[in-house]
Amino acid sequence: LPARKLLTLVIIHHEEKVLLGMKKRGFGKGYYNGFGGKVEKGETIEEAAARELEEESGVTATDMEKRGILTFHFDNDPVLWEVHVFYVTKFLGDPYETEEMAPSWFSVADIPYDTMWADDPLWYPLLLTGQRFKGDFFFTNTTTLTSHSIGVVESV
Ligand code: 6U4
Ligand code: NA
Ligand code: NA
Repeated sequence: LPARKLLTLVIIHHEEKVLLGMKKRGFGKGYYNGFGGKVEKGETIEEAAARELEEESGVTATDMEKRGILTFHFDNDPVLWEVHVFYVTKFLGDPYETEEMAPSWFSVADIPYDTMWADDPLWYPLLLTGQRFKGDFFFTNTTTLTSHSIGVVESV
């Protein structure tokens, strides 16, 4: 089996708005993204998702629900990226800017897909309408999406 890197991604959906962060450094710099990062040794995927959300936005989720698994295949990296997507509607604290992310709220109709990963418009609509999903996305040159498959599933 190919090696996989486990990552988390948390999307907060509150009062008809979605919280996204402009990534200021590292992978995906210059894109709006949910909050997340690598799962570390000794923590569960859920623990990593909660920790990364707090580190990158300052808020604590109180109703995190796993809703999707996205697998990314890069032509320039033999390691698959398995991103576990979590949906949050309740949280404590106010988002603030961190070294990694500058947060903003967007109406669902104004999600800035032009400044996001190319796969995002393919699955955010599923996430925001209560569905569970699994997808595979194939990228060349890190950012060009060349093919994909995505399906709604019963459980993730
Ligand atoms: P450092 O900078 O070492 O703290 P870390 O925060 O652990 O890194 P990072 O930010 O590089 O990890 O993780 C990448 C983030 O980008 C994860 O939240 C998953 C997310 N991500 C990766 N590919 C994505 C994609 N195609 N669409 C998307 N989010 C993606 O919406
Ligand atoms: Na991160
Ligand atoms: Na991080």
